[in-house]
Amino acid sequence: MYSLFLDIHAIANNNYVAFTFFVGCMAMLAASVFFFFEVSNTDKKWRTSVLVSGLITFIAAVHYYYMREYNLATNESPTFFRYVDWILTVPLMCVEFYLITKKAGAKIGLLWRLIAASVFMLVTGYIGEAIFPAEKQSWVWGFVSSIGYFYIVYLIWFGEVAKLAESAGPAVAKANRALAWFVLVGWAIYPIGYIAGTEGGLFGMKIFSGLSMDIIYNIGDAVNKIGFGLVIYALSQSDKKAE
Ligand SMILES: *C/C=C(C)/C=C/C=C(C)/C=C/C1=C(C)CCCC1(C)C
Repeated sequence: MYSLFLDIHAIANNNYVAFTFFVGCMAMLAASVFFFFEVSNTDKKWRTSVLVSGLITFIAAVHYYYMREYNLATNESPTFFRYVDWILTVPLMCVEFYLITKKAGAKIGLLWRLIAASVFMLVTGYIGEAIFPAEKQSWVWGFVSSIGYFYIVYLIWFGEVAKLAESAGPAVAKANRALAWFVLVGWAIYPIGYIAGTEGGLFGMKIFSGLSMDIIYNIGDAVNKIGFGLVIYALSQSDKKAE
């Protein structure tokens, strides 16, 4: 009851940031229900992948619930909850790449490299955002973080993941190309939020500084977590028809 009152209060006060946490939470919940129910409607070989899609959106829904409350109570960015969410969900997205290429011979070492790169990207990003957000420091950490990001982009576009996906048949190749676009374009939304939200901006330039970091991150999460899951779902359904 108390939190419902907070939502109404926030919306009445044109608090768009809190509103996007609310909508984000509902969208993630709806997507989770959809993915979980569709598991039973999926061929055995794709069940784990669709289940992981549901776990990604469900973990996000729970974090959005807490981020919403934190933001309503303090009017600040829930940086800690945000990064706890990402450190769980981004490695699960790496698991999706491993699962779709496993039948073509993906080794567990590839999964660990993807996970290590994503954890490196997120830990250094957190340091820049929460520990050293001052001018001249945040861009250094953002730059270091981007190394992890570009390594993931490389593996998925040109490296082992791309090669395995091509040899796994047309359905997997097509899905990997769609997911690769999410990683290249959808994930690039996050550095924009980071630049908007950190004091130093980009190399001291205050670009994007009128924008809200949380709204940008929330848009990124909705696009990437739900979109990513839908690509996996489409793969599971198209492969079923082919058999
Ligand atoms: C569901 C959450 C996802 C897909 C989160 C992805 C986050 C990133 C790709 C973050 C990347 C960052 C950089 C590349 C540099 C600046 C710091 C970060 C952590 C915002």
